Amino acid sequence: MSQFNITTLGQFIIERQSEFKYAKGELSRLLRDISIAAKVISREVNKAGIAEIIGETGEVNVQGEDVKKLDIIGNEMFISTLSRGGECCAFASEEEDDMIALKGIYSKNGKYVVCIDPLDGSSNIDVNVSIGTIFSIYLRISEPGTEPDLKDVLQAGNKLVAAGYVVYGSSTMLVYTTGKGVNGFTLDPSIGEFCLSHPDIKTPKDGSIYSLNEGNSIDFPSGVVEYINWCKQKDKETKRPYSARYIGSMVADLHRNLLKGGVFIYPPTAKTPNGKLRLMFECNPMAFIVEQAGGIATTGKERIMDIEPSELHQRVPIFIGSENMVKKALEFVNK
Ligand code: AHM
Ligand code: MG
Repeated sequence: MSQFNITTLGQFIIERQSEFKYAKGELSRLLRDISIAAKVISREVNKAGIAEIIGETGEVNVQGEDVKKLDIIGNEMFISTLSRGGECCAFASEEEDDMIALKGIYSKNGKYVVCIDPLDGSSNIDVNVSIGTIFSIYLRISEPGTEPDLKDVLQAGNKLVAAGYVVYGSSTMLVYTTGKGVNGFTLDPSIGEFCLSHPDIKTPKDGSIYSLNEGNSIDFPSGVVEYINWCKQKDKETKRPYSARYIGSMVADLHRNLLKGGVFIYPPTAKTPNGKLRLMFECNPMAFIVEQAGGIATTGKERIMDIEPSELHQRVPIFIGSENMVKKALEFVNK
């Protein structure tokens, strides 16, 4: 990318605004607000080691897990940015029990609701391994001007207007879709802008990476164990054995697989019969991005994006990634 030929995220969003049927600029402003929050979180993540803000606060989140300070910073950052912006009436977060009706001066009139996992993969913060933010945007169902309620948030993934993630890795990248393909932007810290670096991302149909927490395999369904064994067998034609790659940050694992081709699995286990990952905060937005890039995302029984959510913190099993790899895994699982 020549330094004189860059497209910033802000420019790109404005150029694409006319493609979007509800567009009056609010979605563009909302995406811009999210990218600003992401830049601040990126800065905080980068200085985590020196600022003594890594580590647990001693509180537990609604999922019963330890909460890290950076999770809280990320969560608060989004609440304040979205409250000030005025395009968003309600906010739901992996870090909050319930939906929050935003209290900014214009929030009640906002057309959109936003779901966020502010810092996914937070167990990796302390050890300087990639983590991410996941966001999703729905059009509210209730009338603008009224008090938003839970049904505004509890919508199926097939109603998503936009979704994206930010990966805080060796560089910070923001990848998003509004249902017209997937584009990726890399943060240039010297100018403080996300610059288009990965236009129109298409995920390979085939791949040779499988990503899952194999340490739990004693508790996996037998079909998943058989699939893993198949991945490890030697076969020239299908280029097996495949590589096992698992960071333990869904954003980073899926980002790598999206670009290189692969399958990511969080199956039901004996301990977690619905898997671990949350439909509203992790699975739906990632499914939207992966499908838009040409991949697929399913629970093993149904398309992730067609699930009608029943509760905010609902968990679902997930098989997501390159089309042919997911289909192969499902052959074993549904035998
Ligand atoms: P978090 O949102 O509390 O960080 O948990 C979600 C993370 C995902 O990023 C990752 O894929 C998964 O948990 C890893 O779980 P496990 O350690 O069970 O393999
Ligand atoms: Mg998470």
